[in-house]
Amino acid sequence: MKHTGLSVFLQQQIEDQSLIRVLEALARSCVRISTSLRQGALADVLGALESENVQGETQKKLDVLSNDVLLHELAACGAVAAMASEEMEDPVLAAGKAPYLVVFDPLDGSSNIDVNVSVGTIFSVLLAPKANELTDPGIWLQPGRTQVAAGYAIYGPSTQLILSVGQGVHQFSLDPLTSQFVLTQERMHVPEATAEFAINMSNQRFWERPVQQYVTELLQGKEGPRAKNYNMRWVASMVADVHRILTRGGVFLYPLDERILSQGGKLRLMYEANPMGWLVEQAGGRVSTGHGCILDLRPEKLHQRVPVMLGAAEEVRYLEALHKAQA
Ligand code: AHM
Ligand code: MG
Repeated sequence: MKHTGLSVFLQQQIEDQSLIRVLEALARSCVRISTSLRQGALADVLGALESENVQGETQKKLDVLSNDVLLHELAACGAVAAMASEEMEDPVLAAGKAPYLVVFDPLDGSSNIDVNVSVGTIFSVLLAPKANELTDPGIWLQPGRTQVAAGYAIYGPSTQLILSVGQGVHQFSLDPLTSQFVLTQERMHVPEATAEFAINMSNQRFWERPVQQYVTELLQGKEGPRAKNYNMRWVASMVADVHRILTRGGVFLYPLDERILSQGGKLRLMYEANPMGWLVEQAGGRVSTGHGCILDLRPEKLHQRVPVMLGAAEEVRYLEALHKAQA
């Protein structure tokens, strides 16, 4: 399977040509977004020059640009009935009778762009209803378990696409010379146990009690109840933190805290927690709110937020036990 291009891989794995068109449109979008990001600050410089030549055209911010790229490519592929995004309050209709819906976060972790740290694009592919139901907001509220495909692109030292169509999680790397994604790892795996956790520690005093207890125990290391020393990482870019977990294991938490109680959490269910959780579960890990598997939640609204705990199954189950004990 070495050096298999994405298109060949998709043809080998998927019978439905419409789904292949959706995934190829997503991959094309990620290549275009990657190119814009690589220009980085240079794009601003060039943009400023360009705006003197091209009347009235101003440089678009990268998160708006990424959203526009995805909308354009997905609408053009003809297999997407409607699209929803973190960047848009309401969904946008595309090809009326097409079989799929796509939900995405066009540029996750975008506060990291200015400091040149990894960001990414997260996407989730769902089945579309009949054409005459497309304007019903209820069509989007499908549990994560029903995703047809999900994945993300990470724009780091190299650009990679991580993808699942329900049969394992596979990694593709972008060859900058050919602008093609090439298979570089099949069946990524999240080990059951870990000694590495990721959380924004500055929020510690606001967390709910089970999470406070959990992290206190981890920090006690070998002398504490978990009897091992833990390492900590926090990129503050969900794509980069989840990518590390799919690569070398670990556990990631963005729990509820008392300042965000009313909004239900920080991360979004439909285009952050569900796709990332589905990938982690496919790779042998677990994803939870602390009270149960995120993928079984019945979404209440498109931009719903949830507490997220994902990664090594042993740690996530331990967190669930702490939540149960303190309920
Ligand atoms: P965004 O969608 O506005 O970029 O926010 C989501 C990001 C995640 O990528 C990341 O895990 C988290 O917010 C970081 O939060 P914090 O700044 O509290 O560390
Ligand atoms: Mg986001």
